[in-house]
Amino acid sequence: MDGGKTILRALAGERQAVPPVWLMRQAGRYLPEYRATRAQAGDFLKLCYTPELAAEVTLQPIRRFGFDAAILFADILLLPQALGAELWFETGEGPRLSTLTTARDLARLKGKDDIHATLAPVYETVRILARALPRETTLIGFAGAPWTVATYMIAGRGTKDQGPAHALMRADPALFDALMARLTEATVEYLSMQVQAGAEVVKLFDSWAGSLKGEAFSRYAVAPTRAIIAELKARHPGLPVIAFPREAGQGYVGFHAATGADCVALDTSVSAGWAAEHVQRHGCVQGNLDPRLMVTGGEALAEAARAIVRAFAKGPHIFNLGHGIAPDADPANVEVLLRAVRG
Ligand code: 1CP
Repeated sequence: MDGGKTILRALAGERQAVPPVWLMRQAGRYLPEYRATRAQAGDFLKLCYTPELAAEVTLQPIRRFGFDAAILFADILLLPQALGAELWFETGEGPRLSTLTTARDLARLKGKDDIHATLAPVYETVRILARALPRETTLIGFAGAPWTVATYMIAGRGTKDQGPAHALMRADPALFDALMARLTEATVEYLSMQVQAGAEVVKLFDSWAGSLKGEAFSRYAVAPTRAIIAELKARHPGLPVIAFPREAGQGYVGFHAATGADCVALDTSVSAGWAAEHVQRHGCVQGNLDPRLMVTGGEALAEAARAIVRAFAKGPHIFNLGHGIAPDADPANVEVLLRAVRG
């Protein structure tokens, strides 16, 4: 294959001598221009829901670094908000939501077709980006996977061990399953609208997949991901999908085939050598540089990046971190990284 966007070529299974590269959380607080736009917006949710500003922060890392992909600036918690949950951000602490623990709470949620009024600004951001991005840059839309979103809705906040969600799963499996079903169908509608607005790829973030073990992993990480991907691909033939079942460990093996994902994103807990053998055999992989290296930099960063490029050189690969770039990362280290990856 010749020409075409590098990310789309990797997602189609093509091996490239220089892998395309983007970074999770590439728009964020480590960039002074992001902090300025966020200050202009006033608060984080205002930034997400103001299309001109959300598009601006999405474009900032593309202008500065020329990444191969731009990821829509939004948050996985906008969907629960559109379903009727209250959402706010405590400065310095993170997200807070109204909790969902009873059948009455579930019954109060809006239907899957009633989310678009709240989310319309997100679709407008996608439309602006589809027009504004350089022609070689791929636009990625995203949503949280149902399990990860459910952990925030049930607990009302981020939790270390997802204890409240696991507790509800055991105490009231029917309610838990009903919530997962509602999130699965709403996620399809949300992502489908992003694609109609111009997203070329979508990514499902299952940040807390690692706390699902055995049968629960199949039931609550694999099955909803498979259902979402099947329906999206039925509606949008050829749509490439990236899945990120973070900390899945052995669960990464066979995840492409089990879910229909075109690319599986890898966290830092697996070695690139192991993943090349056991995961990349089944399709494109993305990852898995330790984000801490973006803080410390130097030759250790360059060598670790080259080692990942070498490990994944025999198959389709998108270079990325194993998790988001941290606020204390040095933008100059992104230049170090890009030189190491692109040569
Ligand atoms: O400016 C700020 O202070 C807010 C920090 C921030 C940012 C930059 C939050 C709050 N969300 C985001 C944007 C965001 N979130 C993007 C934008 C695109 C990009 O990558 O550049 C994306 C893809 C997300 C996805 C997201 N939000 C995830 C999945 C990925 C991951 O990091 O595991 C999760 C779990 C969230 C919830 C969330 N939103 C924000 C925070 C701090 C958190 C984590 C809360 C926690 O559990 O501690």
